[in-house]
Amino acid sequence: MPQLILAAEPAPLTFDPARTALIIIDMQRDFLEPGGFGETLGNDVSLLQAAVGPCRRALGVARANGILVIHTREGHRPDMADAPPAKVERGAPTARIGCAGPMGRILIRGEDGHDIIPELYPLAGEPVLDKPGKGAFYQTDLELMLKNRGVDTLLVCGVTTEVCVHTTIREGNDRGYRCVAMADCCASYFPEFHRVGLEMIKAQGGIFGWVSDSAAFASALGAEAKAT
Ligand code: TIU
Repeated sequence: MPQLILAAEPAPLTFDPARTALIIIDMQRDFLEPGGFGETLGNDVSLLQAAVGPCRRALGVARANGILVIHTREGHRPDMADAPPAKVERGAPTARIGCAGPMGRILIRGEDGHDIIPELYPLAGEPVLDKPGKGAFYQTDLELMLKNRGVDTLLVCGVTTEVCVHTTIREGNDRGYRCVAMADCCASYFPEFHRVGLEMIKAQGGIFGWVSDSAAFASALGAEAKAT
């Protein structure tokens, strides 16, 4: 496959679809639906809905073009042996990680709330990576998967922009990957953090990545940016 050009800021980016992965970060019920982790922290979870349609479009383009799709989920083992006390004890949520909620135990693997929202549900064969931290590289086999596939470019979608998306892009950038935040496919509980978070990535000539969007991705592949 020839090198294609993705419109992005601060500059267009050449990419080879065979060496590119679309990574969808933590589009879980725990973050997007009432009664989950996000709401226990005092957030208005409806703010994250803005990313769902664009993620569906990007997912449709990636699937139609054979681009590797990787889904991630933040959460912990039912015995919580992998949950740092500093994370569990932090702040004053209405229910802490591991406590029972309307979608099961908060941020615990295997519970309804931990699962990916139905609109973006993984297809059979798409890797789903469970991560205990904010970054998708920390204590996971993501880097091994990417190396096995010869991936050099990561198109990063999901929630939230300034937390798990940022951490993953920073981790990926330091490991030598060309990381692109897909602006409309990301969202935050704090619209200002979303905006500034994207600015931070692309400032200084793209200090730790690029910023693009689902329409540019579709256009680069010659696909219609229509909802799937
Ligand atoms: N709370 C918040 O903004 N985010 C997280 O806790 N995790 C992710 O970003 N996935």
